[in-house]
Amino acid sequence: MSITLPALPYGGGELAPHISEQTLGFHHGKHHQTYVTNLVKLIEGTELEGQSLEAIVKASAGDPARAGIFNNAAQVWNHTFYFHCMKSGGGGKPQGALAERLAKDFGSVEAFLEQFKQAGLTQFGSGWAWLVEDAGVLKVTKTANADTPMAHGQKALLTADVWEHAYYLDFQNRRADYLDAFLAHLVDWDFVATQL
Ligand code: MN3
Repeated sequence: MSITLPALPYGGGELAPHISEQTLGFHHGKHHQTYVTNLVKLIEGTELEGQSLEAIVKASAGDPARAGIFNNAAQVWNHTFYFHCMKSGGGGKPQGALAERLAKDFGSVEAFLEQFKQAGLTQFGSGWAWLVEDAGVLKVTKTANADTPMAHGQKALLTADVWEHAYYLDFQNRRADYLDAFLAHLVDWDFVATQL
C-alpha cells in the first residue's frame, strides 16, 4: 500500500466564497501534498513502508523517536478527513439519527454546534476541533498540531482545521468567522452521519 495524495471530493472553486479556490489550492496542493511527500520519505526502507496510513499513525503515536513520522502521517489523515467533512451547499443543521445522537449527548444540536465552535476558537495556536465518539458517547475535543483522535482511542466524526493556513487568505485573523462559515455553509452532515 503506497501513501499518495487523495483527490479532493469536489472542484477547487466549489467551496467559494467561504473557502476560496486559492486557499484550497495551497491547502491541498501544497500543505497536504507536503505531508504526503515527507511521510513517504520518512518511512522508506522502514518496517512501516507498505503499511496502511492508519497503521502508521497508530504505530508512531506516543513514540518520541518517531515523532516526525507521526506528525506527517496524522496530518495526511487529518487533512483527508477534513476535506471530506465539507461540500458545496453544506452546513446548517444535521438531521435524522445524527441529530438525535447529538441532542442525547449534548442536550441539544445547538449546544453541540456552540461547543464545537468554542473548541476551534480556544485551540491555542495550530490544531483541530473535533466531534468524536469515545466509548459510545459523542464528545467535542480539540487537538494541537498534528494530534488526532485515533491516537487516543477515539473515532473521529467531524473536524475543522484551525491551523491559520486553513483560513488566513479568506478570513485573515478572524477564526470565529471561518468557524461560523464552516458550520453554516460547508459541513457535509451526510458524511458525518456515515461515520457514526
Ligand atoms: Mn491544514
